[in-house]
Amino acid sequence: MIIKKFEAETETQAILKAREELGEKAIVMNIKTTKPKGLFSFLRKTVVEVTAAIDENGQNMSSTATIDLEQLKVALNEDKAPSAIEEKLNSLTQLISTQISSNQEKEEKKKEPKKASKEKKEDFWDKSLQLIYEQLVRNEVEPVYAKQMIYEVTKKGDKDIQLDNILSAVYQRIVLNLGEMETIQIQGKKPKIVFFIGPTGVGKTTTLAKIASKHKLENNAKIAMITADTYRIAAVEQLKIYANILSVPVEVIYEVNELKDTIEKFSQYDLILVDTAGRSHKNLEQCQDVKDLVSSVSEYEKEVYLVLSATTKYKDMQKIVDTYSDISDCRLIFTKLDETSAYGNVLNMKLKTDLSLSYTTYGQDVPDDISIMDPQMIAKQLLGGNE
Ligand SMILES: Nc1nc2c(ncn2[C@@H]2O[C@H](COP(=O)(O)OP(=O)(O)OP(=O)(O)O)[C@@H](O)[C@H]2O)c(=O)[nH]1
Ligand SMILES: [Mg+2]
Repeated sequence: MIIKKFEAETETQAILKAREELGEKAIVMNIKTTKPKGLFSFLRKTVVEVTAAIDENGQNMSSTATIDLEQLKVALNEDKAPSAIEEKLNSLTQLISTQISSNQEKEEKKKEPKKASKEKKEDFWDKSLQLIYEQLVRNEVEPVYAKQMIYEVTKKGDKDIQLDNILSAVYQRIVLNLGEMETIQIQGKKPKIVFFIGPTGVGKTTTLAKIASKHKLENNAKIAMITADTYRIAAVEQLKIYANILSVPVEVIYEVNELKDTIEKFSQYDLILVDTAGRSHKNLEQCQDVKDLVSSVSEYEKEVYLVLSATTKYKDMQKIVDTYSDISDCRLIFTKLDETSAYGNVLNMKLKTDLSLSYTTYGQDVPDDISIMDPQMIAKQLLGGNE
């Protein structure tokens, strides 16, 4: 992994510099703005420092990973102020340092100085890694992935490395592993058909409404909705209410073969958002109906979002993604981040499936409680806090 810092007067300029030097696949790890302080500060310019990285082997990075300036700016602007999570990350550094040094002080008193210093380094190294590992596992990163990441960042075996550097190397590894987000873009051939599929009650309909609202209000996109959920009582009503609020048309389909004609009606639209009935992954027949619906659309550009609740157990989540694994190019949305304090499953699922991540939702409010997933926020939470 190559990691470099780039300085410029603005964020965009710094990202462009990174892109020029490291290429299209570079990923932004952090953005820091330093405002001049002290006397005559008004004469000095603000400096923006962008840390960008690229994996030399291209491993664990989505093949389409690029720096999308607009997308990055949206994701990063939300995280400018030092957050509670950042403070926790600092406190983790302090916690590790204090725990290690207090143990060492006791033991060193018993040893010769030279031997003690060598052991001090090794002890520090092992204990730091152990604590970072435990922190990741506490936040529900699967032990195998936590070990793998720690192994990757430490395989050079440089035991002179400082704690800050070990933490930041793991942080960078998490951000790289989460990859570049892939979200709905209103470009190219019209209409684009977007399916929302997944287990019952995870927030498919609510997420569809949030996305519809954002695209309508922010991009003035022409949107239509279709629901194939005639299974649950009031499901159609639920979507109709959102459609009415947004003044967008909605159609109900009862059979797979009705989808094509319904799409035809909306051929002049930018986005056609298709809501599907929630299905238990254990009911293979019902899941097959959803897959048939998705595969019945072939002559239009389509995107499929598998909606997962961050509160679902990892074991069940694995089975859910396995059930839908024959849908190619599916993307993952994680909902209900507000209902959990451990985001490990986001990383676990990315590492297990290598599917692109896209949005996260964190509340019931339409349209506010949704954003493009922020890998830096996830990485900080995994290392910094579990509240
Ligand atoms: N806390 C929280 N609740 C959410 C979130 N997203 C959706 N919900 C709530 O979850 C419940 C189910 O949401 P729906 O959008 O109906 O879920 P669905 O996947 O369409 O459900 P089915 O169509 O029945 O499978 C509702 O009460 C939503 O308000 C979220 O990000 N956080
Ligand atoms: Mg629904």
